[in-house]
Amino acid sequence: MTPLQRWVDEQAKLMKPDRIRWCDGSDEDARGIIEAGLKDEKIAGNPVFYELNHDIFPNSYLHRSHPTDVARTEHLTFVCHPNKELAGPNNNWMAPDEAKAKMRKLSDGCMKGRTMYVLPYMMGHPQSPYAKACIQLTDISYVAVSMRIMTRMSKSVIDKIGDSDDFVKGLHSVGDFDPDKRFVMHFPDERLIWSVGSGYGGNALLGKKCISLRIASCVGRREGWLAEHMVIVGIQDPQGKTTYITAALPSACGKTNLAMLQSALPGYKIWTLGDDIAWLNVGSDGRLWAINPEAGFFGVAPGTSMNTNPNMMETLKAGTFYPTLFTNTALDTDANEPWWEGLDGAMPKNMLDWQGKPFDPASGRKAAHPNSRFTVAVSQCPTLSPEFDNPRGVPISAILFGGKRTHTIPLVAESFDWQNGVFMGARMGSETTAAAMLKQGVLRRDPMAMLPFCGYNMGDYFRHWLDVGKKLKNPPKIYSINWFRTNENGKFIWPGFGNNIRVFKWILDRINGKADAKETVAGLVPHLKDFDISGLDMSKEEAAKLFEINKAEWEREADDTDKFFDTFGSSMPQELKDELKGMRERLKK
Ligand code: OXD
Ligand code: MN
Repeated sequence: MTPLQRWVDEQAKLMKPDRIRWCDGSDEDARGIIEAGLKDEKIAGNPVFYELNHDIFPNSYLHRSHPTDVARTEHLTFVCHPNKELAGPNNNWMAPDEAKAKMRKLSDGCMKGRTMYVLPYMMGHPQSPYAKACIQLTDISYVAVSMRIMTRMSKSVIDKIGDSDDFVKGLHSVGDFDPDKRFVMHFPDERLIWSVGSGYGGNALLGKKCISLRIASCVGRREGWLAEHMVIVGIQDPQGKTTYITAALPSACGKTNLAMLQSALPGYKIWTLGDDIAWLNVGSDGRLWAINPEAGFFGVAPGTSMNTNPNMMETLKAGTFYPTLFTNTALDTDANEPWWEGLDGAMPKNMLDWQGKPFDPASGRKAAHPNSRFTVAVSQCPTLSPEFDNPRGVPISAILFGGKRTHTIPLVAESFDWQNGVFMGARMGSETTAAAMLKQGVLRRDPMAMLPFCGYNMGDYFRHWLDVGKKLKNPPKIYSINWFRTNENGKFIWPGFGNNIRVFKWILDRINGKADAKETVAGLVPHLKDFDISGLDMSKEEAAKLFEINKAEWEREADDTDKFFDTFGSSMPQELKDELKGMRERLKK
């Protein structure tokens, strides 16, 4: 028996499934799993999958989650380091022994009457030295099919693991969906995740947030690289040169739209490499290189349309060997198509809401859940970069940190240097969205968009960022971005979406030494003469508002940052406290 077989055996003894199904990532295998989800498995009385109109959305299925299970549950997510200080104030912590005892109790017999799926997959290109061989056990077809879309799942991973114990272990059961018995536990020292009680994306697709961010951030700290919540794109300019950048934005702030932006300026084109996660390493050339460990998109459906993201609409309809899943969208019952708020065209006449109940538009409720999602393979994306499958990744020339801020933060600002850029990322904040079970619209500090995903103390994480910078001979420039500033009438000033290329254009001009900039407390901002608003219905005065610095707001920003930094106590690097002092001094000028 190999260590892998022994481990699966031990878990089966605890969880007591009726059947064990070793998956191999093949089309045939996936078809069988979908079949089980259409016929045998149920959630709250509904089948796990419902077949949609394959003429419009080929090979696509609707999944309705348990009504209490619609977003990541950060309050039930724990990082179980040997001591609390390692987890830091940014994580919930439980001692590993206590956490395991709790999970063992919840897992005892949890798969009775169900199938245990054994999923072998790689995070990252198998030939990348950073790639991780992983095994996830799960008891729901939805997760098995989703993981096949989101990762590189294949039988060859089992051969690769062979007789070794070198694989990341994921235990997952939906249990009885009881929110009081729902936990997502991480054991970084053992590279183990144990998740019970939820079938929702970030809680259940363990390759994503749990492995590629929380566990990988701990591994990266030890090995000298970074696991980040970032988009990776190439920007091709009118001369045909492609420059690669990454961008960190909190959940549900338009990362997927940014990853496949359709340029509003002629001559520019975006090449997609990833919409959620980037692993960044220092190359032998002293540059920062990025790979996307995932192979699929798990994007927010509401707001996705031909207008906001035509490339995603094409991706969803491409229909290949991989199925496409829609989770908690509404259903247009006449066309048998998924529907969500913000989709093109008129609202269908006859619909079921995300829970499968007849929808009454007069009710004032939304038909699709605000955090309803699609799961689709990157290979279906028309803008997929030819470099996506390059195990080395792509060299990064700029890192962007953004958030949803209706006030204070300019459309774009460049940091003075790497250290100042790390400070920019560390003081990042965003108004909360529906991706997590939190009160919405409240400003929360979310450094590098990693607050829910950094697997260790964030003070140490900031130190790690500063250390990585010291190893870079040719560091990327760092920017803060904010598409969400509003005017005195509460309306967004910036049109966003395809017009965000204008911000990229200025960034490329800065990288290529073609544009000057103005020093402000927020960083280096564009001179209006260098910022292309041609063809936009926007006056120079309005454009100026995008870059306006309000002193009182920035004083509040400094005080709030100060308070936030204090929460990390002595682990907060002195260099970033000095940056804050520098910011206050600039404010006095
Ligand atoms: C996601 C998230 O699902 O950030 O990507 O919540
Ligand atoms: Mn995300």
